[in-house]
Amino acid sequence: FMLESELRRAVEQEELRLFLQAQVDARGAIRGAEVLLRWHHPRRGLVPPASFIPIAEETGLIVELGDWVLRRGCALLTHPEIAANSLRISINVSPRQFHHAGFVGRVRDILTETGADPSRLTLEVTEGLVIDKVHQTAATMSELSALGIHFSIDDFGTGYSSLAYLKRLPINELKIDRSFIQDAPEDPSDAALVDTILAMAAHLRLSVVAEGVETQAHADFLAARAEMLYQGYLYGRPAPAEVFIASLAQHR
Ligand code: G
Ligand code: G
Ligand code: MN
Ligand code: NA
Repeated sequence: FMLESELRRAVEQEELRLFLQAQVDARGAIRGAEVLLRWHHPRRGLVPPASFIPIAEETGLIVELGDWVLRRGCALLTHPEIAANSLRISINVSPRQFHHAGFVGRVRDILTETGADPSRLTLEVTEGLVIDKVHQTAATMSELSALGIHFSIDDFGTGYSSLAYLKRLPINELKIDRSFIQDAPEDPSDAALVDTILAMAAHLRLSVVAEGVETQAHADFLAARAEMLYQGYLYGRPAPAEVFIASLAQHR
């Protein structure tokens, strides 16, 4: 239903909003946040990314939109409340945005413009992105990795079966997809999958974020197994960036 022109207007007229969702450690301390985009449409209200990111990818508008998210996300890294707590910021990057010519240069420019510390920035990519165009992916990732940027594999376990890329690319983190976490405390198959991912992460020295942690049972199940970060409704829903930051101040 959404026309490309409407989305273009959204980018130009600043109808897009950054939401943040906490990533916490086993003690409940906030260590970082994931940037989740929302479209505050003048008539339709809050539009979730699933309704417009695919259109942005198809039309190529994702390059401009993605740059906007990166610029705003990097600016958050310099916010006193975020910087004082040394929080990390994770930003989702789409395949077409990542593979677009000049991505590395634009990330560099954005880091310079915002003064953000690249070593507190994580880019979340999907398995699909890394499997596609492996050589180009390796070159782009190595350049960004050399700046200190971390890479995380989002929705890990739901994509392709080849794991060869894990040893070839500078990956720092796996995000266990919430579909595995959901039933893990009761379902032995899901528990086995989570254990397998954790074992692999440990062997490859990758850090882990568990997604979709909704209940204390989820958290207890995970805490008994390995060190990781937790993200999900149990710790907080995605909130407008300014609301998230205000709650940090109250936390202290
Ligand atoms: O926030 P929500 O759970 O509705 O997000 C749905 C999906 O949209 C997630 O898979 C997330 O990765 C994706 N998404 C959210 N924000 C962005 C963004 O800024 N860029 C891209 N490419 N994807 C995003
Ligand atoms: O980028 P990614 O696909 O990981 O985006 C995370 C998505 O998961 C966002 O749409 C966010 O709103 C959603 N989400 C975050 N926490 C939870 C949770 O605890 N349960 C569920 N079902 N979804 C969550
Ligand atoms: Mn994500
Ligand atoms: Na995910």
